[in-house]
Amino acid sequence: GHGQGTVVFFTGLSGSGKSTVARALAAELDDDGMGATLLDGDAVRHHLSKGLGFDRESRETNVERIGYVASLVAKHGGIAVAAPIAPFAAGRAKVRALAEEAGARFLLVHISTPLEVCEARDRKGLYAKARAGEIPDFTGISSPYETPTDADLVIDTSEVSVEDAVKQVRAAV
Ligand code: GGZ
Repeated sequence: GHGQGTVVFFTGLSGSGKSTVARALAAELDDDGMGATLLDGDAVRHHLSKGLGFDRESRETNVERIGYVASLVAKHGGIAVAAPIAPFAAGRAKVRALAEEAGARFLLVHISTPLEVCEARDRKGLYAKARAGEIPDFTGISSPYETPTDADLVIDTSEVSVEDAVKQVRAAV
């Protein structure tokens, strides 16, 4: 395609629901023939960022790689959907710059589900492990999450359903 592409970039804590919303959004866009490319967090860590850890530098590298690939997709008119934690403002700004250099639109979606809710959900048991000191540098516990001040959308999944969250993002895409 040669229209303007879009990078839809989700950010938020582990367990905030960002992957769920991102996956549902990508599936809907696909169904509507818009062909979204999902940069799934697990797949990225397994392929593109294999071997990287969770120290600040590794996270910045991970996020920049995601931004680079997303920008390539968007450069040719595609829609890229990515959902890493991306806890640092500098990394998110870098992705925004990459998208803009590619002539793409950049949409930052902060999934703002509070830490208390993410930790209470603890779907993978990671927060318990982090509290017990078994996972170092865990976002929200022993590693910072810098709350975005430049989000296009802020959605708290403890108050908004996945369906409504997808609707809100779609209205902005
Ligand atoms: C945060 C961690 C950590 C640490 C492993 N801190 O809930 P999940 O499991 O499936 O999502 C988390 C995922 C975060 O990887 P990202 O690539 O999105 O992070 S970043 O953008 O900061 O590079 C969690 C798991 O990896 N995980 N250790 N220490 N999350």
